Amino acid sequence: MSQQFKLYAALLSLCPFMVQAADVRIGLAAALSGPTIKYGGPIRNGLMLAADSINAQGGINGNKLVLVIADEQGKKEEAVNVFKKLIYQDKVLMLFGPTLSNSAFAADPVANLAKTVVFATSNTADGITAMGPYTFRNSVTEADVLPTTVRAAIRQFQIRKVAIIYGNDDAFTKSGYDVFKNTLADQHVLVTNTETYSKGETSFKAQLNRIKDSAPDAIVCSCLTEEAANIILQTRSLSMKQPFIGGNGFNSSKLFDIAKDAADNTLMGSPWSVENVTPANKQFLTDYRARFKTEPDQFAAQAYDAMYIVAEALKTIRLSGDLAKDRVALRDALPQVRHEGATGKFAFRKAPARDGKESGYDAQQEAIVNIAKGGKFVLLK
Ligand code: 1QQ
Repeated sequence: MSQQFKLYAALLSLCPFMVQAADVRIGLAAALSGPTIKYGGPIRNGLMLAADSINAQGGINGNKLVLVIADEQGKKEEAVNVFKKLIYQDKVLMLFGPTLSNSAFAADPVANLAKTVVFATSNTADGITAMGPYTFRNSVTEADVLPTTVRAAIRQFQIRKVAIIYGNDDAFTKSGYDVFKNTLADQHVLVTNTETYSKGETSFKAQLNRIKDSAPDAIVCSCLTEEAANIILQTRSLSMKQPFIGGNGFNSSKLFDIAKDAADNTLMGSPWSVENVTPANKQFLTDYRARFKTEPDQFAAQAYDAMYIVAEALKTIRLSGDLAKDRVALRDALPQVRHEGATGKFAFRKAPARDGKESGYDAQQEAIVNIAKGGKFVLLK
């Protein structure tokens, strides 16, 4: 043993409570391969960008944030595997993800069982936070966004009757359909026809011909982006000119990669718009473009804000090094966070208990409505 080491060991034994800088390990389970990467990629970018700028400003009370990233491929079985790996093997303090609500319904119980915070930045289906008190999200639910979107659509296009198309084998598209149905009834919009499709379908002509015959003023689409884009394109090839009304699935540039300006006049609600002029959003846009040489979307913005929300909670607690205790301490600190980020003002809202089981926390945020013009979304004025 060297003299120097002996001295160091002696010093350590003298100061057993000496606090040492340690990494704060945060997991991310995202779809980073397969078609769902169009959502998972921006989510990863947003989290990395925020973590790096937080670290550049001193980290969490001197400790560095380290993201442990795992690919769940947009599949629920993989999400379960990846959650177990992050929680039990990588021993992360908490985790973000998964990308789709469909996967969250399978994976979130794993995190709740392990008393580990699972923070969704993109899950908008009803019932996500009912899975347990460790489930949090800053993604604004379809139930909170769609009434605003439909109201704006009625005003913008004088809509009296709509047709609906939705995916019947995905938790998010099904949940979005339920919310649309109730919202349309509440707002006295007639439904002329309801059509469904299942994952992997690429031709929607049969459904769209029936929709055409029912002559709606607009088409409501509870769909993920690729199907939405193909449905829009095929509608136009049937000489149908109706505007579209979409949910969270539309919040991707992939929509325009495929549908281009055939998607013009589509309405979509979100807390984020590229036109938000808040200082936090300007900073986000500048940094994101500089680093990734591409335009961010809502998913990147929400992930970016989510990392700041967690950082603010972490700054209020003293991490003990006892993982189980620290995981609970983070859960207890998160609900108090108020943040003003790229998506505007944010707070958590306790989700109502279901079936006598304690719930987690939803996002309390205002939705704003965007309209597609010339192959991109702009604020609906
Ligand atoms: C969900 C969604 C998708 C559009 C996320 C990418 O909102 O699955 O809840």
